[in-house]
This record gives sequence, C-alpha cells and structure tokens, in this order.
Amino acid sequence: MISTSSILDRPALVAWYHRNRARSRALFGMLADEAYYSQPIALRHPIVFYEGHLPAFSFNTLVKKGLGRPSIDAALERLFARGIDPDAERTLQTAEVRARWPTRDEVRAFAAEADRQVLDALASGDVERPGHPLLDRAEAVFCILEHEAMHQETLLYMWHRLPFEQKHRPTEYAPRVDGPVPAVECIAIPAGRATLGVDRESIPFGWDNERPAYAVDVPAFEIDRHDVTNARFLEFVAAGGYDDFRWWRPEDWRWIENERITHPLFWERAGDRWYWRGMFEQLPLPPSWPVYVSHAEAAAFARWRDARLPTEAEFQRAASGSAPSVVDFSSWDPEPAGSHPAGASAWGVEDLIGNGWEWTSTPFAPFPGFRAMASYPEYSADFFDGEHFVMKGASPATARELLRPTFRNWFRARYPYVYATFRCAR
Ligand code: AVJ
Ligand code: FE
Repeated sequence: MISTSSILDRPALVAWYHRNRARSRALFGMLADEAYYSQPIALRHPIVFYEGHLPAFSFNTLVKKGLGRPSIDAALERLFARGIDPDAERTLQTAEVRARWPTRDEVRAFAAEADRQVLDALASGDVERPGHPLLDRAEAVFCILEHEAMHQETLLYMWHRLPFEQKHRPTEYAPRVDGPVPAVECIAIPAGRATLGVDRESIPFGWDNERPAYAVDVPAFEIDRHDVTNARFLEFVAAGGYDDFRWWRPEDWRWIENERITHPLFWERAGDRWYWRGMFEQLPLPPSWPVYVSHAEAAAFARWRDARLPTEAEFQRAASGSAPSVVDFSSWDPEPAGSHPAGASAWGVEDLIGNGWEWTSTPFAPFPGFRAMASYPEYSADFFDGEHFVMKGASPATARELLRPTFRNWFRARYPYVYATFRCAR
C-alpha cells in the first residue's frame, strides 16, 4: 500500500523529544537539591512530581494507551499521571510530602525507562494509524511533545517563586531593562472577520480546544499598541485601585480583601520603593516592562481606565500578521514593551505574540463542534467551567513549537503566577 499522506517525520520527532528532554533536564538541573520536594506554588504539586510527570505522561499516552504496551511501574504511572490546576491549596507539610513521593533516584530510573520506550516508539513504532482514536494523524505523538513543551513554562513560573539562592544563575545572563516607557497609543481596528479555530486536517496537530475551524465577525474596536507597563500600572496602584471595590468583580474583590492583596505578585516593596521579582534577582521595578498580573487585576485596571480587556476574537483580529517577539526561552524575564516593533501585527499592534501571554475577557469554552481528543480527553473539557479565561499569544517561556495562531491557553481569574500581561480595548 502506498502511503502518500504520512505526516510522520520520525527523525524530526525524535529530535524534538530529545530537545524537550534536554531542556527539562537543564531546568531541573538549575535547582539546589533542597528545592526538590518543595512546593513553590501551594496550588501545584511539589517539584518532584514534575520530573516524574513529564516522562510518565509521554509513556502513559503514547506507549501504554496508544500502542497498548504493558506498564513499567503502575503505581508511579498513576502517581505521576496528572497534576494541574487544583482549586484548593494543598496543606501538606514538607515532611509528609517527602514521605509520599519517591526518591529522586527512583524518579530518574523510571524516567530513563519511559524515555527509552517513548524514543523506541517514535523511531520505529506503529504510531500513525488512520482511524485509530489516538494514533490517527499520530495525535498522541504531538500531544506528548507539546505537553512537555508547555510544562517547561509551568516549571519556569514555579522556579520564579523559589528563593534566589536555590537557583543557579546562568553566568552570561542579564535582564534587559533599558528602553523608555512607550507612550499610550490606541489603534483602531475596523470591523471584519477573525479566524479562531482550525480544522483537524489543515495542520499537523492542534489541541481539541482549537478545533474545528471557527470564524467570527468582529465589530470595530480600539486596542492599545503596547502592553500595560509597570509604569502605567503603578498609577493604578498609587490611585488606590486595590482599595476600591468599584473596579473589581465581586468574586475578585473578595480575593483582594481576603488575601490582603495590594499589588501584583511580581512586585515587591522594600522601604518606600518598588521592586520586580526577577528569575534570579530583585530589580528596581523596570518601568518599561509589561506588568504581569492575574486576570482579576488586569480587568480591574481596564475598568479603572474606562476600558475593558479585548475578547479572544478581538485579540485574534488585532494579531494577524504578527511575528513573535520575546519567546522560546530567549530571556528569563520580560523585555521593555515596544522594543520589538518588527513583530507588530498588520495593524501595528506590538508584542501580541511574545513578552507575556495576553489576558482576554473570553471565558474558556469549546468552539461549536468541539470533540474531546482521545489521547487526552480531560485536557480541555475539565476547564469549561466559566472560571477560566482565555490567554493568547506567548511569553518568554513559551516554546516556539506552540506559537501557532490557534493555540489557546487558559487560567483561573485569580491565578497570579503566570507570565501574563494585558492591554486595554474599547
Ligand atoms: C493549558 C497551560 C493551562 O498547565 O494547567 C499540562 C497545560 N495540561 N498538563 C496547565 C497542561 C496538562 C495546562 N495549560
Ligand atoms: Fe501535565
């Protein structure tokens, strides 16, 4: 039989898997040993989980579920299967956590065997089978590769919260803090169509929430050329924005009050000065950097400015013709807003793909005709709950393989840890 339509470039996929594993190894290798069982974000598992989760997910999805092969270690495969977005804080203490999780050597031995079997499948397994629920168009292959790439961003924003002395700083790295604060400028986008989704057959892989093709008419609107910078957000903080319920949704205001939140999580105060918590050091607040905030804070700022967040469709329309700016691990921190004008969209809107995910006002929901993917049915469907909002674009920690226009990200409104910024629309 002649197979004319194979999309499987095995050497490229093997190379991608190796690239992923090497980067994950480098990220885990950055940390001091004492960080291994710690939990830099209370809502997420301790670090040990992720070193097991990446190979376990790849093995479970491609080798076990896809190819029907037997377990390596059923208990570890279950332990490391899933760990995203729990809605209540885990309160286990470090000693208990340590007792529940395997040793690092056990994790690594399991990972080595999982890697061996996954690589074997990528190199020569029967991983592309038309009509097979998981292997049609080699879905499970792309699923595991993109999954690991996405979690590298999870790792970075977790590492971001660790004490500086638990991270090895690359010797040549210095955050880029030059650059003037760009003036606020609003760009008018005329009414027109935006394409949000994509059909299964038109690209090698897309997650279930990107499908099927879906186009919408977008009325005329205006959008900021630049992300809201720290300098601009400081005006909101200084004007008492965190003390005034009028700017906040009731559920967000309860969070602000209960947690006594007075500024973005990435900001720190010492004496009468503001600082930015960078990956490796505390910096005097760089005024030209895009502010990183939760959806709740972004929406409050927009309301204070008599504006709003753009919808997902507006983002998509504004972004057409954009080139990536600060992405693919090119920096450990943001860069000044407006320092990559060459990436501007056809309308002149800058930094839409890079330098920080962009919050939208659109609750994460399926496109008409959505079907959960067989290789990972819970991936999106578990989060269609009205509590999660769509983020578009990319951050400095988003792998280049994820930079397609239809890619959608999402988080809860009050999740302040991610590299997410915003701009205003009207
Ligand atoms: C799509 C980034 C929201 O990190 O919670 C990883 C990605 N899902 N493993 C997350 C994901 C399962 C997910 N986000
Ligand atoms: Fe995962």
